Amino acid sequence: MIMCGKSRILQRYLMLGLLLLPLFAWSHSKLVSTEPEDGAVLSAPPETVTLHFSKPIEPRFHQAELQQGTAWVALASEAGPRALVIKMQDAGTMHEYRIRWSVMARDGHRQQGMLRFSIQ
Ligand SMILES: [Cu+2]
Repeated sequence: MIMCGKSRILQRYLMLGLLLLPLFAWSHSKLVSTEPEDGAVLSAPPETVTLHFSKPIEPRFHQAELQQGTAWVALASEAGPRALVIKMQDAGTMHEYRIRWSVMARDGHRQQGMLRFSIQ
Protein backbone atom coordinates (compact mmCIF):
# COMPACT_ATOMS: atom_id res chain seq x y z
CA MET A 1 0.00 0.00 0.00
CA ILE A 2 1.30 3.44 -0.96
CA MET A 3 1.38 6.13 1.70
CA CYS A 4 2.28 9.76 1.40
CA GLY A 5 5.02 11.17 3.65
CA LYS A 6 2.69 13.02 5.95
CA SER A 7 0.59 10.08 6.97
CA ARG A 8 3.71 7.99 7.51
CA ILE A 9 5.05 10.57 9.97
CA LEU A 10 1.66 10.69 11.64
CA GLN A 11 1.68 6.93 11.94
CA ARG A 12 5.11 7.04 13.55
CA TYR A 13 3.98 9.54 16.20
CA LEU A 14 0.92 7.47 16.83
CA MET A 15 2.99 4.35 17.40
CA LEU A 16 5.39 6.21 19.68
CA GLY A 17 2.42 7.45 21.69
CA LEU A 18 1.03 3.97 22.03
CA LEU A 19 4.42 2.69 23.18
CA LEU A 20 4.82 5.43 25.81
CA LEU A 21 1.28 5.28 27.14
CA PRO A 22 1.74 2.17 29.34
CA LEU A 23 4.89 3.73 30.89
CA PHE A 24 2.99 6.78 32.07
CA ALA A 25 0.03 4.73 33.18
CA TRP A 26 2.40 2.58 35.19
CA SER A 27 4.28 5.38 36.95
CA HIS A 28 1.38 7.58 37.98
CA SER A 29 -0.42 7.09 41.21
CA LYS A 30 -4.15 7.55 41.34
CA LEU A 31 -6.88 7.63 43.92
CA VAL A 32 -8.46 4.18 44.01
CA SER A 33 -11.11 4.52 46.70
CA THR A 34 -12.10 6.48 49.78
CA GLU A 35 -13.77 5.64 53.09
CA PRO A 36 -16.32 7.05 53.30
CA GLU A 37 -17.06 7.35 49.61
CA ASP A 38 -17.41 10.76 48.04
CA GLY A 39 -21.01 11.90 48.44
CA ALA A 40 -21.82 9.38 51.16
CA VAL A 41 -24.62 10.06 53.64
CA LEU A 42 -23.65 8.72 57.07
CA SER A 43 -25.56 8.32 60.31
CA ALA A 44 -22.64 9.53 62.44
CA PRO A 45 -19.39 11.44 61.82
CA PRO A 46 -16.49 9.08 60.99
CA GLU A 47 -13.43 8.93 63.26
CA THR A 48 -11.13 8.74 60.26
CA VAL A 49 -11.31 9.34 56.54
CA THR A 50 -9.07 7.09 54.45
CA LEU A 51 -7.89 7.63 50.90
CA HIS A 52 -6.43 4.65 49.05
CA PHE A 53 -3.91 5.17 46.25
CA SER A 54 -2.65 2.84 43.56
CA LYS A 55 1.03 3.65 44.28
CA PRO A 56 3.06 4.49 47.37
CA ILE A 57 2.86 8.09 48.55
CA GLU A 58 5.52 10.16 50.27
CA PRO A 59 5.16 9.84 54.06
CA ARG A 60 6.06 13.48 54.74
CA PHE A 61 4.27 15.56 52.13
CA HIS A 62 0.56 15.42 52.72
CA GLN A 63 -2.14 17.75 53.84
CA ALA A 64 -5.80 17.62 54.73
CA GLU A 65 -8.13 20.50 55.48
CA LEU A 66 -11.74 20.78 56.51
CA GLN A 67 -13.95 23.59 55.36
CA GLN A 68 -15.51 25.50 58.22
CA GLY A 69 -17.55 28.37 56.87
CA THR A 70 -15.20 30.30 54.63
CA ALA A 71 -12.06 28.97 56.31
CA TRP A 72 -10.05 25.80 55.76
CA VAL A 73 -8.87 24.21 59.00
CA ALA A 74 -5.98 21.74 59.02
CA LEU A 75 -6.72 18.17 60.06
CA ALA A 76 -4.09 15.73 61.32
CA SER A 77 -3.24 13.08 58.76
CA GLU A 78 -0.98 10.08 58.57
CA ALA A 79 0.41 8.47 55.43
CA GLY A 80 0.63 4.72 55.09
CA PRO A 81 2.36 3.13 52.09
CA ARG A 82 -0.66 3.58 49.83
CA ALA A 83 -3.14 5.35 52.02
CA LEU A 84 -3.74 8.67 53.69
CA VAL A 85 -5.60 8.47 56.98
CA ILE A 86 -7.22 11.75 58.01
CA LYS A 87 -8.12 12.09 61.65
CA MET A 88 -11.45 13.65 62.40
CA GLN A 89 -11.20 14.10 66.18
CA ASP A 90 -10.92 17.88 65.95
CA ALA A 91 -13.50 18.21 63.20
CA GLY A 92 -16.51 18.58 65.47
CA THR A 93 -19.99 17.60 64.44
CA MET A 94 -21.25 19.16 61.26
CA HIS A 95 -24.01 18.42 58.81
CA GLU A 96 -21.83 18.60 55.73
CA TYR A 97 -18.14 17.81 55.56
CA ARG A 98 -15.92 19.06 52.81
CA ILE A 99 -12.31 17.93 52.97
CA ARG A 100 -9.57 18.90 50.57
CA TRP A 101 -6.40 16.89 50.51
CA SER A 102 -3.07 16.70 48.76
CA VAL A 103 -0.38 14.05 48.66
CA MET A 104 2.84 13.51 46.77
CA ALA A 105 3.42 10.24 44.96
CA ARG A 106 6.87 8.64 45.11
CA ASP A 107 7.47 9.79 41.54
CA GLY A 108 7.24 13.39 42.76
CA HIS A 109 3.85 14.19 41.29
CA ARG A 110 1.46 16.08 43.49
CA GLN A 111 -2.11 14.98 43.65
CA GLN A 112 -5.02 16.78 45.19
CA GLY A 113 -8.73 16.41 45.48
CA MET A 114 -11.85 17.06 47.44
CA LEU A 115 -14.10 14.72 49.33
CA ARG A 116 -17.60 15.50 50.56
CA PHE A 117 -19.99 13.60 52.74
CA SER A 118 -22.86 14.48 54.99
CA ILE A 119 -24.48 13.31 58.21
CA GLN A 120 -28.19 12.66 58.36
CU1 LIG B 1 3.13 10.58 38.27
